[in-house]
Amino acid sequence: MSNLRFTTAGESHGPALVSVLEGMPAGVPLLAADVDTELARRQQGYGRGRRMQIETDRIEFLSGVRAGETLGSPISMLVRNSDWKNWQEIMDPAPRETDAAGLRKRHVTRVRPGHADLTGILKYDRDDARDILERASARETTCRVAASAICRVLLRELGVHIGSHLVHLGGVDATRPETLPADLNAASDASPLRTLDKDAEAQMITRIDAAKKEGNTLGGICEVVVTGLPVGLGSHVSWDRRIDGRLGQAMLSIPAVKGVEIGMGFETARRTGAEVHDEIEPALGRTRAGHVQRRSNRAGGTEGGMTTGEDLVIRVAMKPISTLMRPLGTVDVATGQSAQAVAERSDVTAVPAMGVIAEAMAAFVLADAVLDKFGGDSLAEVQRNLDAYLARLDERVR
Ligand code: EPS
Repeated sequence: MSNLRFTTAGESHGPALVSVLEGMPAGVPLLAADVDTELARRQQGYGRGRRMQIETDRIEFLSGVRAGETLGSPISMLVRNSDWKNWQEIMDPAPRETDAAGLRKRHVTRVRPGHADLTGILKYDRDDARDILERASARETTCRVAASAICRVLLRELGVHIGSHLVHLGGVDATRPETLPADLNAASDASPLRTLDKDAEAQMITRIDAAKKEGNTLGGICEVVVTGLPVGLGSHVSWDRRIDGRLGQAMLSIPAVKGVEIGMGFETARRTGAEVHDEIEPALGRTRAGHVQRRSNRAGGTEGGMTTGEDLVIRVAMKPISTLMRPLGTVDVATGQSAQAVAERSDVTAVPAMGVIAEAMAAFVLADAVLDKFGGDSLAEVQRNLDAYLARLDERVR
């Protein structure tokens, strides 16, 4: 809704990935390390394939940052693909003699069920699904995490913090502690699956090892928690300004994500109103929530398409990755005959990484909503606008 936007470019095995973030105010303190730390978090997780050992994602700022601060101009970032050296011939932008003889090396025609392969080649009228899968690859999410890392810094400066943890993997539920650790990511990042439940973690690892042996893949669910949000981000007045709608769109745009819940989510449909809605009581001193508190937070931090000032709680469900080492039946689009799908190198599961990507998408949507309400050309101006709003919330209870 504000003028904050980002775009990404790059193929999974091309020379590099590019991310451009536009609309970030000037004066936000920013180091390459702020971005690289988030990129490293996205690369973690038990169950990933060999590619993550090849890559060590790091950004180079190409514009928009000077002397450790944003300038207000578009911020562009480059992440080189280390694997490019092994794919140069296959991914070369220049025409090649091999083209005349037909398809290039490592072409893909035995399309994977559940992947963009088939729908993509039909829509874009291609013969080789590599033309589709290189961009459909979740490697693209590197760029999202890069752009959103900057949004995260802006939010941190304004007292808003984002974390996540894994709550389900491949049929195993993690027990969610009654109170989450104060530094959620410090706790979840210490686990190879980013879960807070050690017993569940051991069972999940066993499942992943078994799935790997079977040539199968696993999905799961992560929970994103945002603290420190002021009441009133988003709006009830128009469908496209509702914060929950915008978060839903952002989460469903993550590859392989099939479901999003806010707060009690789907379970609210099974309960009565008295069991669902959070009673409100006075709580002098809780400025960001308007000097009230909910006795529970089943709403997950939104009411009427706006943040309430309570913690924002979003659960995101990811299906199992569609590249199976023991492939499923498909059609070979080169022959029109039945075949087994291609088995490209991939991950058994990437749910822990998806949690980091979901944090990133939340950071972008919330930074956008913050700038929509408190927008300014410099961080100091945004801070002044937020402070004035908070002062008014204080004034209302006097
Ligand atoms: C992916 C397949 C694997 C993953 C990749 C996503 O890569 P490759 O085909 O090179 O083995 O590791 O994820 C990333 C590279 C990443 O950075 O997350 C796919 O097909 O989507």
